[in-house]
Amino acid sequence: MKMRKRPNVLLTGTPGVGKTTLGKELAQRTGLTYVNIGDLAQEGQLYDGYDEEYQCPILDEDRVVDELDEQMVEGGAIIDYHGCDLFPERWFHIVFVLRTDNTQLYTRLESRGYTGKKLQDNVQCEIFQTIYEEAMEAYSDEIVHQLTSNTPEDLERNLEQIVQWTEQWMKDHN
Ligand code: DAT
Repeated sequence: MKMRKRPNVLLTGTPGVGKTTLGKELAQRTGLTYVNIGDLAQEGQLYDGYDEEYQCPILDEDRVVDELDEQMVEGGAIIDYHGCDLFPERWFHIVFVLRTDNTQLYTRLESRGYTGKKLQDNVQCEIFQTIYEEAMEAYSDEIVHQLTSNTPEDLERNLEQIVQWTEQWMKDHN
């Protein structure tokens, strides 16, 4: 039996912009599978060393890619990660870079317990649109989209748009 073809969606952006919130709800509404790269790495201990400055383990990117490749070739995954140039370009049919105003983001990260340099660096990452530029370098311009993610209304609008895009993609490819 031939499976229906389904797209792979990348949700990326600075920590705190709302990737997890959007990704999980999107999975509910579309039936696609939500994959959080941080959780995947944690579960499989897909690490290669430790970053003393940021006090966190360093992702073993090759092992992450190996771990996911079969599932990605099959399709139907929503990938959530605060970076995007570690993944093969061929994996994704669409890339969304979530964006949040820096005052909002500051508050969100502070309530997540971020302080000091970690808090400042992450807010600065958003101000300098680091992840957006990374996405524009790593993927074709036509598949990279920015989404405003400041309010619950933004969240709902983004969900509706991506659900609609997914349904259209499935019609076009099946
Ligand atoms: P990320 O996965 O990008 O780190 P998250 O989904 O954990 O971000 O969200 C961080 C916090 O912000 C969390 O408390 C939920 C809230 N949030 C997410 N999207 C939002 C939106 N569009 N409007 C208001 N709050 C939002």
